[in-house]
Amino acid sequence: MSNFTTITSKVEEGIALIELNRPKVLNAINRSMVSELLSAFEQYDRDDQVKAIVLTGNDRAFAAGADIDEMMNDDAITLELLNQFKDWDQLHTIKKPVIGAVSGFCFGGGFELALCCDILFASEKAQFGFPEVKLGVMPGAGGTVKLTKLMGQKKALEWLWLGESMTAKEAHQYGVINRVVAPELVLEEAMKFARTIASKAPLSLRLIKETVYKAVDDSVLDGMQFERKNFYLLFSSEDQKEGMKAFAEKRRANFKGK
Ligand code: DAK
Repeated sequence: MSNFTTITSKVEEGIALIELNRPKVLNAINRSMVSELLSAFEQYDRDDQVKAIVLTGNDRAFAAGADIDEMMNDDAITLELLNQFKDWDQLHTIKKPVIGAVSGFCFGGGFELALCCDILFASEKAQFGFPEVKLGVMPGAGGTVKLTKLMGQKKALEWLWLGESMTAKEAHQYGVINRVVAPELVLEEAMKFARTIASKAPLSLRLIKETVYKAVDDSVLDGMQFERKNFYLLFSSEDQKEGMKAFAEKRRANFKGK
């Protein structure tokens, strides 16, 4: 893959691993990092050999937020003209499963990046939070909206107003992350999960992801109608025939993603 400077990436046995790589500043997310991340995600999303993508940082930090040094002198018009949110928004268009493995600090934009992952594994020692209120700003890449949808408005206001960090256990209790694991196992468990779903039918994974995210905003009836369309769609795939035939023949299905 391209010569990235703020991330590293590789593919192993159908799983793409992207690691944030600005350790000296606790993986603070600058503009280059967002654009490199998007480029890596989009390439892997197009690559048929890749079945799932894992995103991680290092032991000390997943990411301690957007790069404060880079944005401290920005004004509203500069930000509008830079239109950085376009790249952040594009991160939500990735169709393959994205699994996050979080250790250490996961703050501000780092937390927002983690929340772009479909499934989140965190170390017992991970810390999550939106400290923007202490900097005179607020989350801008979906943090307020996603936290509210995940934990409810009262709890979200409490965390966002206080700007304090929550432990992985608290984040798990509030439904913000999927699993809390021992620090040395975070990446391994995330990779294991990625490998497990990589054996499932790719089109099913893709349409389930699309339907679940649509359900977050839909009424139950609208969501069910959307679900039904995707359900029908899968019956025109080769993988549906293969999956059901394999079941009848008592063998493992060989999915092609078609
Ligand atoms: N930005 C830049 N540098 C950072 C940083 C950050 N967010 N976080 C840490 N660093 C740097 C520190 O400055 C320090 O650099 P040196 O002094 O060594 O040169 C190095 O990383 C190590 O940090 P510390 O010495 O502070 O380490 P400690 O263990 O003592 O403390 C800490 C760790 C995470 C508690 C502390 O570093 C900290 O409070 N960091 C800032 C956390 C924070 O406030 N995060 C939220 C930032 S606001 C946007 C999209 C999203 C956003 C904005 C715009 N657009 C699309 C426009 C998001 C905004 C944010 O995330």
